[in-house]
Amino acid sequence: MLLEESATEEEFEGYLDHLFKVIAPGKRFILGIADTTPPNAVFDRLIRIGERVEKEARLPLEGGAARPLGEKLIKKAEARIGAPELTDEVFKSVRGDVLSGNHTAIKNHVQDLLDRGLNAKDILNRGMLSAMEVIGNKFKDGTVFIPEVLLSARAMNEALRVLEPFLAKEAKDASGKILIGTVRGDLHDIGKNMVVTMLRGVGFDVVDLGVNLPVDTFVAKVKEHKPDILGMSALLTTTMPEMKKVISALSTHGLRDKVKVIIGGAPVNDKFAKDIGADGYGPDAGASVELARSLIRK
Ligand code: B1M
Repeated sequence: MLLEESATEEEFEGYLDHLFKVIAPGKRFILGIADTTPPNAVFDRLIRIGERVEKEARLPLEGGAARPLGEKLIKKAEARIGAPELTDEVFKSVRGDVLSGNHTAIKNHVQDLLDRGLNAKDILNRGMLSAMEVIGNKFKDGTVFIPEVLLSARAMNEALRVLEPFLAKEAKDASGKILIGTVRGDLHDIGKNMVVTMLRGVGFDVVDLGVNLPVDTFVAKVKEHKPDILGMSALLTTTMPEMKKVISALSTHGLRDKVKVIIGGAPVNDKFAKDIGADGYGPDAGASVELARSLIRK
């Protein structure tokens, strides 16, 4: 970076900007002095590095220079520095926020990770969902209770909003209307919200009907919106049968052949979907996008 032919002035500044962003909010900052500075180095750059370190490297680092970088420069700087390594340590803050249900801190922590170049899907899967899994297991063995799970769920949903624009950066090429909701008796909405996010991300027009929806509401909403696809989510073995009731009611009202039905949620599977006469089952949010695309193409 110290030689003019290895980096232009703009690239040099961009490199420093990105460097400070990537390492913030580091707990330690080690300034190394190399003794192999080439004789034809631009010494002014050495001075400027010193100035930037003076200015930025006050602990804790605050996210570095906010000088907006162009896309091209960020790519170059990233290629030199690389995104932070995906160790469990990287996700510690976000995981801790889900475990403790800290819905305010998690938004900043997620944003920090995004700023440091981490991928939204990794933040979700390796940070947030893995922590939710821990909560689920603790809930099962009776070491945490409903209030704690609720707090964790709220933190998840808040963080999901920050991640939403980054989760589905694919081409917005999908078209079609999808209604989606959680069935009656069931308040679980984190998975459903993720599916909504991903579907919207690729361009579907999605109407989120919410949770705890009676059969009649599903029918009325299908009549009102005339969607291409109706999606239902259930997280409880006790609420799964509601899905079959909705499909039967759609037939009774002459709507079944006008709308495709997809289902999802931890306790349901492909066989259950076939058994109740649904058109498809989405094991996760990503797969649901592909499922919806393929059903709309039919
Ligand atoms: Co509840 N809960 N919960 N809970 N809760 C589970 C589901 C449970 C497995 C916990 C356990 O015992 N280990 C258990 C169900 C057992 C069973 O039925 N066999 C359970 C229970 C028993 C209960 C209560 C009955 C507890 C009680 O009151 N005694 C109660 C019921 C309340 C009700 O709904 N009426 C209850 C309450 C709650 C909270 C309200 C506290 C909270 C929900 C808050 C909220 O969602 N806003 C909650 C939570 C958070 C959980 C756990 C811990 C996490 C669920 C979750 O969000 N997972 C859960 C344990 C666990 O799963 N480890 C548990 C993450 C989410 C991303 O995954 O939803 O599977 P998931 O979604 C995935 C896929 O399934 C798929 O894509 C998503 C993304 O990949 N998907 C679809 C989901 N919907 C889809 C729709 C599609 C396609 C794909 O197309 C339309």
